Amino acid sequence: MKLKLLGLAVTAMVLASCGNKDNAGAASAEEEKVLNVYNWSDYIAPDTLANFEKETGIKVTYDVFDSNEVLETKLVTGNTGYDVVVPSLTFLARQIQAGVFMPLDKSKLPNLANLDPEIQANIAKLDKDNAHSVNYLWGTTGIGYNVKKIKEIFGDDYVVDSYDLVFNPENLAKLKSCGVYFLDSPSEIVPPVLNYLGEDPNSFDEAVIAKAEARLKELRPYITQFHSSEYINALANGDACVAVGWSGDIFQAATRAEEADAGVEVNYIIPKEGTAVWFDMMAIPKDAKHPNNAHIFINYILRPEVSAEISNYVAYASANKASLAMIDKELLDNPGVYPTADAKKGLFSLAVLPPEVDRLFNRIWTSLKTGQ
Ligand code: SPD
Repeated sequence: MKLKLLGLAVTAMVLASCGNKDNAGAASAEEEKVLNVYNWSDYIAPDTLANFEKETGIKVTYDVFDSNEVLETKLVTGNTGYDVVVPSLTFLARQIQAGVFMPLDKSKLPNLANLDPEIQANIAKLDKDNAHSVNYLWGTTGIGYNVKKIKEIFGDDYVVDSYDLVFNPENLAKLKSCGVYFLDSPSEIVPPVLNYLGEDPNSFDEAVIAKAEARLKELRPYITQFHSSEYINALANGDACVAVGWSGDIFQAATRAEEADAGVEVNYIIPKEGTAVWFDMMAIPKDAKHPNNAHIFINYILRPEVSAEISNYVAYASANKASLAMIDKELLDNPGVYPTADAKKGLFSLAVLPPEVDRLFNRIWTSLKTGQ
């Protein structure tokens, strides 16, 4: 009899939680219904936050950044006021070492089961046991370009498939007048340049890194803008004809160009020499004021339909295996978003930079941008 009653109680609990799918409403009594999120710009679907707020009653303040360096400066200073932040994995790894994040309470994240175990295992190399972070989306760094402009300048038969277009000064010189954007971050640009030059993209050797610096100095006169988010609109409205940027951003530029219907066509390629692949990770700062709400939010993002909606909108790849059935076929079949097995062979992850290399990268970048 006792067992039967227990059985009924368990059934009632299961039914109650079914209505609520993954316990999204389980806010803690002591926590105010507020959540502060700091994410990359152009990285969420239009309805995601409103839907989350409606379902949970948790009010989200959502701020954006466009570089790991900016986020890291805030995190190491502490007291960011944020409950969820989204660094890239290699930055997260050293932030974990610095004690910036709290370990996740996985009992509050049942939707972790939706993640691709292979990608999880890879991530665990830098975040042991996936203890502090959950993948948001992933992508590659490559070349965005204006299809017509490149044909006008290099001829109809020119095939854009190589970093030669942007890392060879002779080619870049021809593009200056139509607008050249590079990501504004040494950690994004130095490794692909080294790889293009035939060097280890993750070398910590000063003499090797100097080769990238020398090449960037040759390229510098033809780079019209360093920026890590403006290139989306610049490509879309024809102000830039080429950008070294991130996969999804460039596909968003292609969509915006198409919507504007002003004759601009934008495309993205993963250069044949290989390039960087990266994973952006949700994590909770140790001093977060609303850690329970942060877990509710992360678990919400991990729902297959929520993850797919974001991925479909921003055109970045999802590590949420359960969401793949809901990803637009056009996106799944796009080798710029989900690289082919062959292209995957050329992809490299970025290294976790030791402080002295980090300082060297920053010196190179300042001198490149200021010309001193
Ligand atoms: N607009 C969203 C861009 C997200 C880019 N994350 C980049 C990480 C590169 N290491």
